[in-house]
Amino acid sequence: MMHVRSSFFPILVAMALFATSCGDSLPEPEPFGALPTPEQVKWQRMEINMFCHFGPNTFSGREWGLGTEAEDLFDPTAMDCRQWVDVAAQAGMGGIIITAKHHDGFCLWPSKQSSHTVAQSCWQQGGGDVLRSLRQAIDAHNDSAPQHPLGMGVYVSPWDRNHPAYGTDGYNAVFAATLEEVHSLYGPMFEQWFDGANGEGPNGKRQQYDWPLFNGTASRLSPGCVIFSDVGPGCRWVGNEEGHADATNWSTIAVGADERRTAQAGCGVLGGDTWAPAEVDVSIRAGWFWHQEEQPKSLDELMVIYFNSVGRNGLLLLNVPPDNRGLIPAEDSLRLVEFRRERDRIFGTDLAAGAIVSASYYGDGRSQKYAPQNVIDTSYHTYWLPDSNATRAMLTLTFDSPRLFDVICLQEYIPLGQRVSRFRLEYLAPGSNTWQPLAEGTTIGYKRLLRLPTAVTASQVRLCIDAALATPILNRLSLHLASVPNCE
Ligand code: FUL
Repeated sequence: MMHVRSSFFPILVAMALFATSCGDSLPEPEPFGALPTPEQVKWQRMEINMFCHFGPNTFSGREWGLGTEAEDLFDPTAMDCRQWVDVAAQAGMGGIIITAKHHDGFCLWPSKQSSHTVAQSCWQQGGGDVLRSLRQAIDAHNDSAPQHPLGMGVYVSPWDRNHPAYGTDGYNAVFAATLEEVHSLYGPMFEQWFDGANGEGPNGKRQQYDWPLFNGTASRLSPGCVIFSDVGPGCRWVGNEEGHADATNWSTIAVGADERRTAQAGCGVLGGDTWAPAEVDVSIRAGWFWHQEEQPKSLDELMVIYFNSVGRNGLLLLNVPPDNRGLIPAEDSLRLVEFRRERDRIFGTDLAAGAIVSASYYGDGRSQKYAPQNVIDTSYHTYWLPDSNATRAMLTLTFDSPRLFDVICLQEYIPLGQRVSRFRLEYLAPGSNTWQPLAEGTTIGYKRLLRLPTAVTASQVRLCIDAALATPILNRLSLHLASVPNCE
């Protein structure tokens, strides 16, 4: 045990207090550009959510119902939303978004705004309510597992092939009242999903949607709720339904720009004025609704989707459709468990742990607050801040023993904005002093995963940020091994 001579002790205490107070008084970095709300940061950190397409199409085999289906068609024999919730929780998802009303207009709750709802069906003698059952199942889960709560979100299609008012001046108010019911009876919702499809209603006319009214209604009743549409305002469509974002993916878009629907979808806009990150919606099966003959995607396909969505600064909204019993089929739930296990296998071990991390940093010598070591801790809110306003920076990891890896994870601290626009990764093989390229990229954002074609063994790894819109701020760099070693 080390003994400190008593006369030195007050001096050491004073020095420690001085260092701490200097550290505390270091100014926080200035945020840059368009910023996420706290709810958008929370949403992005959910990473994977479950989409549930459920309704008359589950029973008819269609993808787009006509709106003329008899209400009795909707008749799940064993619906149990607790099972959906268990599947989502075990799969490591952050929330569930249910199609409360798809384009056919059928409402999964007894809406007063429509005569085409569960109340007019024979299901549970007209007394059933899917939204109520889901809300209760989510609340019960959240009471028993408060450390891993699930959010509830809702898809309500503005396009309505059944409602007699669709295509008339009165419909926008009907739709706003519909949203009002959903949010006030079953909210708060973490996300409101507005489908971009806008076809003809029963009178053969299209509707001019009143987006400010719709968005305002959802936000008023579920404050902070992230609103999805082709162009936000809370998050944007990624532009495809195959499960990938672009490798360059800004979380900002330019509202008001021409052609914004298509041009900005996959990649966003560098320096855009609105924070509207990409949501990657894709189905675990070929269709959005359950169809007897379809099978879930393979584990490999799901992993590619994961790397190309969450790993490209997107949120993955994975559709898992309940079947005509009202249950998620066993094949799908088993596949989701495999998917979770595989992610845990890869990302459960950080091979950068224990590294010595060196770089210039703000407060060097006075405080550890912004030290580079912060990129290898698991706290979300600690980060490395380089020691100047430069938009180039370099950080080096040195290991006590060589590390074998083939996946690199980078994260920017997005509460302060998205900054990095070009970076490279390099490594030193044990015994070598020639840096070799590992990977390179453009944007990082909330999360960027890079998968190497083959695993490498390194004694050092360095990240070179070659261009950024403002001083780069990173909160994570981790290394992982995805490939299974060949045991010959
Ligand atoms: C599309 C819809 O037309 C599909 O039916 C599905 O709901 C998908 C998520 O969005 O625009």
